[in-house]
Amino acid sequence: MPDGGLRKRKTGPDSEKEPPRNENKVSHNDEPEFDIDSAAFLQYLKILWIPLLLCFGLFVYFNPSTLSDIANLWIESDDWQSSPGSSTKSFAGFGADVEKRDAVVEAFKHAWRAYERDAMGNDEYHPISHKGTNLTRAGGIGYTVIDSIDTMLIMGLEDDYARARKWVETSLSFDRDAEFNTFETTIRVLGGLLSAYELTGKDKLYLDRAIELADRILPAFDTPSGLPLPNINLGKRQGVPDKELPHLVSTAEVSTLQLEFRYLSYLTDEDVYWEKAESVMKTIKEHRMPHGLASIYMHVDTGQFVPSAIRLGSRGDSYYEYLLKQYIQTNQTEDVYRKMYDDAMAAVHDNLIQKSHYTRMTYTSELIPERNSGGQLSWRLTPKQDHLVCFFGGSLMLGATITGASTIPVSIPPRQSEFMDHGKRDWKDGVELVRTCVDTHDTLTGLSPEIVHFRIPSDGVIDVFSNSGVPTDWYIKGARPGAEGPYDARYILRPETVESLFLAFRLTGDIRYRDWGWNIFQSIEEHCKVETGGYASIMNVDEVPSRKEDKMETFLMSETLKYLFLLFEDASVLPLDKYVFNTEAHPLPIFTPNIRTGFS
Ligand code: DMJ
Repeated sequence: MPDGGLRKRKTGPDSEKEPPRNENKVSHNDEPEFDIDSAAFLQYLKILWIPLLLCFGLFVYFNPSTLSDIANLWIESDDWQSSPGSSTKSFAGFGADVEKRDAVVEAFKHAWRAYERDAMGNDEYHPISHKGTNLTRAGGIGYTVIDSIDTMLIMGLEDDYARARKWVETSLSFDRDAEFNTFETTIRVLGGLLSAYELTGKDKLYLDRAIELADRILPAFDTPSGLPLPNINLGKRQGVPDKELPHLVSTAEVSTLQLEFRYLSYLTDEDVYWEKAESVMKTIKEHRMPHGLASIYMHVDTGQFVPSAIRLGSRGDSYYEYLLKQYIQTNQTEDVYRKMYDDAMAAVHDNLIQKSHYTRMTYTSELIPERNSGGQLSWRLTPKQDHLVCFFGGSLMLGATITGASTIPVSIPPRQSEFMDHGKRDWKDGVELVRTCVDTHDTLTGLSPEIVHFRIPSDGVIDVFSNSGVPTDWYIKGARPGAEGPYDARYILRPETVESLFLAFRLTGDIRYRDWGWNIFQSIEEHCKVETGGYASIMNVDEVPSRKEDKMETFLMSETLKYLFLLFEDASVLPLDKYVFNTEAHPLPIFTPNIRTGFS
C-alpha cells in the first residue's frame, strides 16, 4: 500500500495553518464565537470519548472488515491519484530497468541451455534427472523448442535462436501417429510458430510449418456442433474424443484457438481456419447461459453447456481471456466480442467476485452445480481460487481500457473520467485482484500455491491468525505444518501473476508492479533453480528448503520469463496497441481483418 496518501492526510497544509484554539469561552474577531453550550458540549465529549472508543472497538471486533474497508477507501483513491504528467512517487516511467531485465535473461539462459544440453528436441524437460521426454511414444512435436523461440528473439539471444531454428528446419516433424491435446498444441506450437514468423520479419519456414500443423488439427473440428474434439491424431489427421468423458469438451479449450487460427487465415487468405474457429464462438453465443457466464464443459454433439463448475480457473479461464483478445486482435472491429465480453464481465462481477471476510481481499469464487432430491439445479458458491485465475486481474485492467473506456486510447495511467461505469468497475476489480494474487505469495518461499481457499464465516474456522497476529483470510487446503504438501501447495512455475503485473505496469507505469515482479523472480531463483541447470516445480510453497519436482514446464520459458523480461524492458518493446498475446504469451500483431463473415 502506498503510504503517501495516509501521510498527506495527517500533515496536510490545512491542519498546519489552523490557529490554536482556546478551550474556554472566547470571542475573537476572526473566529466563530463559542457560547457556553458549545463549551459544555466539548466537556461532554471529553468524558464520552472512552465509552465511544469502547463501542467502536466492539463494533470492529464483530465487523472485522471495517478497518480494512476504511483503509481500502484510501488505497482506492490512491489508485486514481496517478494521472499522466502528474509526478506521483510511484510513477516509474517506461524505460528499461536494465539490471533486472538482464537478470531475467540470465535465468532464461540457465533454463534453455540446460534443456538444450540434456534434452534438445524433446517435448518436456526434467532438470533434476537431466532427461527429456516426449508427450507420446510416436516422437516429439517441438513442444519446448517452439514454445521458447520467440522469447529468444525478444531477448536478443541470437546464437541460441539460430540453433533452435536449425532444429525446426531439420528435425521437427508433425507426422506423429499419436494423440495430442488440440488446445495445448494450438496455443504452444501453432502460436509459437506464428509468433516466430512475425518476430523474424516473416521467415517463411515458420509459416509453412504453421500451415502444416493447422491442417493436421482441422479435422478435430469435424463434429456435429463444430466444437473441436479435445485430442487430435496429428499423423492420421483425426479428432479423438476424451476417453473418460467422450461427449464433453472443455469450454476454455474450444474457445482458446481463435487468435491462432484467425491470424493464420489473415496471413494465408485461406478462410477455412477463420471459419472453423469462429463457428465455435457462434455455438457458444447461441447456447450462452442466461447470466453470460460459461460452465466448464459443453456437449460436443449439441453444443450446449452442461451443468458443471463455473469459474475463472482451469477449463474456464481463457474463454474470458479470448473474448477480449479477439476484440483486440482485429482492431476493435468485431463488436460481437465486445458485447460478449462486457456481458461476461458484468456476470463475473455480480456472481463470482467476492471480498474476504477479515481483510477484504478481492477474489473470485467458483459456482458448483448441485441438484436437490427433486432434480432442481442450484449453484453453490465455493471460495476457491486457482493460481490460473491470476491472469484475470491484468486482463480486467486491460479490458477496462478498451471496452470500458469512453476515450480511446486512455491515458497512461488512465483517468477516472476516461472510463464508463463498467470500465471503472473492471479497473477497480482488476487492480484489487492483482493485489490479491501478489498477497498469496506471502508464503515461506515467497511463491504462491496452485490453489488457495478463502475463509468464509460458515467455515467455523477459528485459527485465522498468522504468527504475527494478523488475520489471514486465505489458506492452502490440507496443508499441515511438517506434513507432505497437498497438490494445492505446489508452485509449478506458472506465469499468471507476473502476466498480470506486466499488463498492470504497462497500463500504469506504477513501480510497485515491477517491485512485486522482482520479488517473485527472486523467489523463483532461490527456490526453483536447479544449480546444474534448469528450474523445477516445487512441492510446497510453505516449505524451506523447498522439495523439487523433476519437471520444468514449457511455460516457464514461453510465459513466466517472457513476462518478467517485458516487465523490466522498455515499454516500446511489443506495445499493447500493436500486439495481442495469445494465452501462452506468444505475441501476435493486431490487424484489420480482410474477411467479413457476418457473425454478430
Ligand atoms: C498456459 O499453458 C496457458 O496460459 C494456459 O491458458 C493456461 N495456463 C498455462 C500456464 O499456467
